[in-house]
Amino acid sequence: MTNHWIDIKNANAVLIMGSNAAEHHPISFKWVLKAKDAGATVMHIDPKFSRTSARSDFHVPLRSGTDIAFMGGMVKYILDKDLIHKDYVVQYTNAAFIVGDGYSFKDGLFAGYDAATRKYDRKKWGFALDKEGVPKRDMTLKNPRCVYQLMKKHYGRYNLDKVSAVTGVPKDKLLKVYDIYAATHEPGKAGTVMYALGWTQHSVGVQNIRLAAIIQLLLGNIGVAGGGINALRGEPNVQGSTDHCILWHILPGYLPVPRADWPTLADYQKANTPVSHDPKSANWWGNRPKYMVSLLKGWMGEAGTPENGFGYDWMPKVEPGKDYSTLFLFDNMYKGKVRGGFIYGHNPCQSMPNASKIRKAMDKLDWLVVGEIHNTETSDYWHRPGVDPKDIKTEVFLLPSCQRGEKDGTISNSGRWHMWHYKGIEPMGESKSMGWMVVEIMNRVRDLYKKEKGAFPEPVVNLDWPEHYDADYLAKKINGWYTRDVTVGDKTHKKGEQVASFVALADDGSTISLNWLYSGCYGPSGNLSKRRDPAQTPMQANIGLYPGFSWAWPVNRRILYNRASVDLNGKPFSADKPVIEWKDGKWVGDVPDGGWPPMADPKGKYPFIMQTEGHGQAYGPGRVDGPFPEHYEPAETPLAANPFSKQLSNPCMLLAESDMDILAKPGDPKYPVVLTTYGVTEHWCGGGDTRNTPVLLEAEPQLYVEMDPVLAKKQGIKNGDPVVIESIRGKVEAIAMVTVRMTPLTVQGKTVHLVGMPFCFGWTTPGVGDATNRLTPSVADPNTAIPEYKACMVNVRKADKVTELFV
Ligand SMILES: Nc1nc2c(c(=O)[nH]1)N[C@H]1C(S)=C(S)[C@@H](COP(=O)(O)OP(=O)(O)OC[C@H]3O[C@@H](n4cnc5c(=O)[nH]c(N)nc54)[C@H](O)[C@@H]3O)O[C@H]1N2
Ligand SMILES: Nc1nc2c(c(=O)[nH]1)N[C@H]1C(S)=C(S)[C@@H](COP(=O)(O)OP(=O)(O)OC[C@H]3O[C@@H](n4cnc5c(=O)[nH]c(N)nc54)[C@H](O)[C@@H]3O)O[C@H]1N2
Ligand SMILES: [Mo]
Repeated sequence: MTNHWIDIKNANAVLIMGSNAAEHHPISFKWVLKAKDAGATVMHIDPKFSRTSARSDFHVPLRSGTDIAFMGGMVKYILDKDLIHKDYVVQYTNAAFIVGDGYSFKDGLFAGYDAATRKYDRKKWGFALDKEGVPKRDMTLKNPRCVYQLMKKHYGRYNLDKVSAVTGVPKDKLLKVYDIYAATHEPGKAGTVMYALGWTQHSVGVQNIRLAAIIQLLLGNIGVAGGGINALRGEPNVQGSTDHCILWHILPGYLPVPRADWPTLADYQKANTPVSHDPKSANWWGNRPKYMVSLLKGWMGEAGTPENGFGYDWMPKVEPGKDYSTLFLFDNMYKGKVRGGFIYGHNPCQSMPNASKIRKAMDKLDWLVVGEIHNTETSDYWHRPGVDPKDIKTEVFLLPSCQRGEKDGTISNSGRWHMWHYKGIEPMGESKSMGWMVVEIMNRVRDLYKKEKGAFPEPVVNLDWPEHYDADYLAKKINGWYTRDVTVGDKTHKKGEQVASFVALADDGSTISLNWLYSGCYGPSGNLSKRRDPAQTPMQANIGLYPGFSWAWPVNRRILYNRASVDLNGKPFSADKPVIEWKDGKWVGDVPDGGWPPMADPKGKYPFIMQTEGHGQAYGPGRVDGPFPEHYEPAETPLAANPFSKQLSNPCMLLAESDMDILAKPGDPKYPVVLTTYGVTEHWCGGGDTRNTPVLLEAEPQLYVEMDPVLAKKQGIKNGDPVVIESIRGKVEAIAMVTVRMTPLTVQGKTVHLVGMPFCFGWTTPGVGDATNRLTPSVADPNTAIPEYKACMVNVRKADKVTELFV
C-alpha cells in the first residue's frame, strides 16, 4: 500500500476492484465502512457478487480479465472532460515529458517488439532529452509528442461502446463509476483504489495496477490522505517476504539479483545506479551502492572486503533473460532438471496452476524436504489418487514445523507496518521454527565444508552466520550497525552501534544492514516494531497516522509520496485532511519524502523521489510489456479476436512449454465458460491449514462451483448436483451452487457465462474433492510471473454421480 489501512477512512470514493476485501481482509474492512459512514461512495467492480459487494454502495459485474478496458474507458472520460488535477499532473507527473521518436503504437504493439524472443526493446520508449540529458517538457501539455497527448490518443480508442462490449458492463454503469470516481480530481477530494488478486493474477496483472496508478496520478490522488494505490496483501507476512526477498529476482530491499553479465561489484553498481541530470530530482536509487555493500557486508562479515567486492564475487549470478520463477522451476522439474529441494509452508501441489503437471513434476525428484505443520497434498504427493507409491522414486523428509503462535518474530502488514509478535506457547512435540531449521542445517553444512572442503567453499564457510537462531538478533541485523568507529560531522559512532536510519549506510564496508528499507526499525532507541503508543499530534490525529504505533518502512513514513499532497510552496491541497505541511521552515505531520524544502525553493525536490526523474509515471517505460497499459484478452478467451487491436493476448506473457501445457484455442466452442477462482473466508489459501481445523471444515465442507441460474438451466443442473468442470488440461468434480451472485454478461453481442470456484479443497482431506488448479494454465504476467489464475475457459456439465472424492 502507498497508504495504510486506517487511512482508507479518509477517502471520498473507494474503488474496490479485483479484491474481495470484506472476506479476505475482514478486520481491516472496518476502515472502508468508516469511510462509507462518513459519506464516501464504495464501489465494487468484480465478476461475482460477494460480501464485499453487499457492503458497498453498489456492485458492477464485469468479465474477468477486462479491467484494462474498463479503466481505459475511465482515462478517456477523465481526459475528454478535462477532469484532471491540473497543477499536480503538470508539476508532479511525467505528463508534460516529451517522448522520443522511437515510440509508436500500432496494431496492438508498441515499437521495438521482437516476435522471436517475445520481448520489447524498451530503449525505443525513452524520452527526448535536452543537452544536459534532462527530459524535455511542455508544461502546456500541447506538444503532440508529450505524454499527455500520447495518452489521450492511446485511450481515445476506449470509447463506451467498445468498452461495454468487451467488459459486458452496460454503458450507464460504466458512466456511473467514472463519474463518481473522477469527481475526486478536485483538490481536497480523495479516492482510494483497493486491489488484490483479481488484478494481479492475470497475464496483464502489472498493467492492471499501472492503469489504476495512472488514473490516481491524473486525479491527484497519490500521496494524499484517503488516496493511494493500495495492494491488499495476502499470506500473513507476504509484505515482509517481498521486502526481505523471497523472490528469485530481487535481494532484500528491492535490490536486483546479481547477473552473470555483471561479474564484479563495480559492474553491478554501474548497471543499477540510475543517474539524473536534473538537480531537482532526488533520484533516491542513486544511493543503491550503499545499500548493496551494507547488505553484502552483513552477509559476509569480516570476510567481505573491497578486494572480493564485499563477497559479491562469491554470489550466485543468474543468466540474463532467463526466468527462475516458480512457474519455470516446476517446468524444469517436470523436464527432469531438478534433483531435490526444500519446501517450507507452501503447498504447490494444490496452489500452483496446472496442478496435475506440478504433481507429475515432483515425481522426478530424487529427494524432497518439506517443513510443515500438517500433512498436505505436497508432503504426501507420492500416494495421491491414481498413483502407486512404488512407482515414485523420491525420498521425502517431513520436518515438523511449529506454528506462528509458537514463535517470536515480526510481520509486515499491507500498510508496511513492521510489527513484533510474541510466542504464545512453546512449540509442541518435536516441532521447530523454520528459522531454527535453516540455521541448524546451514551450520552442519558449513561443518562439512570445513572438514571435507568441497568445490567452491568460500560463500558457505565465509558467511557471517549465527550459532543459534534468535529473532531479536536478526531484527537488529536487519536494521544494521557500524562495523568500525565512524565520525560524521562532530559525532562519532562506535563500532557495533546501531545505525539510526539508512541515511547512515555507506558503501565502504563501515556499515551493515540486511535490508536498507527497514533501517531505523531497531536503531539506538531500540526495537520500534514493539511500539504500541497511540499518541498523535492534532494534525496527525485528524487523519489517523499513529506514528508511535509499531514502525513503518521507510523511516516510519505512513503515506508514501506525501510531498505530492502539497503545492509548490508546501501548502496542503486538502485543507481538511493535510498529510504534511511546510510551517516555519520545517515539515509537520507525517515524515516527509525527504527533508528538503518545498519545490518552489531552489533547494526543493520533485515529490516522486524513487523515480530517476522524480515524477509520477503517467507513462511507464520500465514495464516489459509497454509504457501504456493496453487491453489484451486472457491467454484463454471466449473471443476469437480482440476488438481493440489485431493483437489478441499479451505479446509478452510467459508460457511454460511442455506436453502438459496446452491452451484452448480462442473462442473454442468446447470451452465456452469463463472460470475465475478465489479463496473463501472459512479457509486459508490451498487449505492445508484450515481443512485440519474441524469447525472451519464444517463451515465450508466441499468443493463447489458458483454458476448463474441461466447457465444451470441450460446445462440441466440443479443446486447441489454433482458436476464436472473441464478445461483442456483436465477435469475437476464439484458440487453445483446455483446463485444469482453470478451474472451472465453480454459480450460482443453474445451471452458469456462465468463460473467461480474456490481453490482450498484437496484430496488429503476425505470427502472434500481435489485441487481446482488442475484446470488453470501455466501462463503468467511477464513483469512478475504471477500466474493467470483468474481467467481460463471451461465447460460445465452434470455428473452422473458423486465420486469417491466426495464420500
Ligand atoms: N479468510 C481468508 N483470508 C485470506 C486468504 C484466505 O485464503 N482466506 N488468503 C489471503 C491471501 S494469500 C491473499 S493473496 C488475499 C487475497 O485476497 P483477494 O484478492 O480479495 O482474494 P480472491 O478470493 O482471490 O478474490 C479476488 C476477487 O477478485 C475477483 N476477480 C476475479 N477476476 C477478476 C477480474 O478480472 N477483475 C476484477 N475486477 N475482479 C476479479 C474475484 O471474483 C474475487 O472477488 O487474501 C488473504 N486473506
Ligand atoms: N486457483 C488459484 N490458485 C491460487 C490462488 C488463487 O486465487 N486461485 N492464489 C494464490 C495465492 S495469492 C497464494 S498466496 C497461494 C497460496 O498457496 P501456498 O503458497 O501453497 O500456501 P498455503 O495454501 O497457505 O499453504 C501454506 C502451508 O503452510 C503450512 N504452514 C502454516 N504455518 C506454517 C508455519 O509456521 N511453518 C511451516 N513450516 N508451515 C506452515 C500450512 O499447513 C499450509 O499447508 O496460492 C495461490 N494459488
Ligand atoms: Mo496470496
